[in-house]
Amino acid sequence: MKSLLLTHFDAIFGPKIFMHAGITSVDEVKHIPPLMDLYKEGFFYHEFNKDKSANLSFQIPSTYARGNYEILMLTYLVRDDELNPIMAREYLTRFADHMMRIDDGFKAFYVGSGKHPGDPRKLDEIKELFDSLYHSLPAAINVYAQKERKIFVFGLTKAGKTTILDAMRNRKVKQLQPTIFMDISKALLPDTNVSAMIYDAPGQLKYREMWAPNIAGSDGLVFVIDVADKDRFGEARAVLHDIAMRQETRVLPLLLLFNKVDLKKPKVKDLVKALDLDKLGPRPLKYFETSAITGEGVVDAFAWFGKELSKIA
Ligand SMILES: Nc1nc2c(ncn2[C@@H]2O[C@H](COP(=O)(O)OP(=O)(O)OP(=O)(O)O)[C@@H](O)[C@H]2O)c(=O)[nH]1
Ligand SMILES: [Mg+2]
Repeated sequence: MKSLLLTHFDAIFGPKIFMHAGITSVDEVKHIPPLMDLYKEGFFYHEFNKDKSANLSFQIPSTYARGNYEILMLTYLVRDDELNPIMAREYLTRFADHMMRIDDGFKAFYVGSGKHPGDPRKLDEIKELFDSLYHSLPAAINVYAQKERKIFVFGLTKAGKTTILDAMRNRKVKQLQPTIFMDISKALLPDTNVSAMIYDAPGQLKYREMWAPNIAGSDGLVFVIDVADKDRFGEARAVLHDIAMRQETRVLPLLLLFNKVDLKKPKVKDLVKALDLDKLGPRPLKYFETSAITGEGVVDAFAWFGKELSKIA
């Protein structure tokens, strides 16, 4: 199955499929509209059972809607097939750009609503755009050679590991509880063809015995540190060197995330020294200043990491 869906956020009913191609009934894809509540605006990739979807959440101006915009989500969904997310993103973005340029396009969403006067011509215009997108999707969009990698994410408790992984996926950030088990999930690293099995380690001391058995077979390491928490730099350094300099880890690519820069602008030189980064090589190693809350630096960091991981045979 290959389908294209346009979901509209309805003020009363919530996210609802507004237009579709390639399916016979919206029941087949009822797990898609709720993604709108789970992810932030922008592009995201989601896998569920045999479904792979590339999604773009975006807004168009509207004088009818609260906040003066309509929230939409365009989804390309395949079942039992491959999906090239990088290519899908290009096509979805092109559609959104066109849609934003339709004057009063929002009136399409109110045809027959009884709430506001809709405009059937706008509906036709969007339908035409939608159908032409569906028919112009090239066969290559279903060809994709993913590289499977395993990455181990560690650091002290409350550094922001779990939050930053959500930010990387473009998920809405919720207030999280500390991780208490090894949290294993799959995600696509942004702008790469690396599909990563991510091991998000619990940072609390009492759970660290869970780490070692889960490091085996890792292709790369991610270390997260809270830059505002100077008192724990020493402990962070010890943990970093213990994990990253083992026999089986010492040459693995290492991504360092100097996190929570929204709270405190770090003195990077001091951090590099406090963590003894020059004693962690030679290996692919890079640090990024990030904020899991604002998203600053997150995509760049994981895109670099993904490129390093895709170089490994
Ligand atoms: N201001 C700010 N807060 C952050 C940032 N990243 C995470 N937080 C907050 O820090 C707290 C801890 O974040 P988590 O992601 O749970 O930390 P963790 O490293 O997974 O912690 P453990 O699971 O115990 O190892 C949460 O309240 C987050 O909202 C950030 O970049 N900026
Ligand atoms: Mg956590």
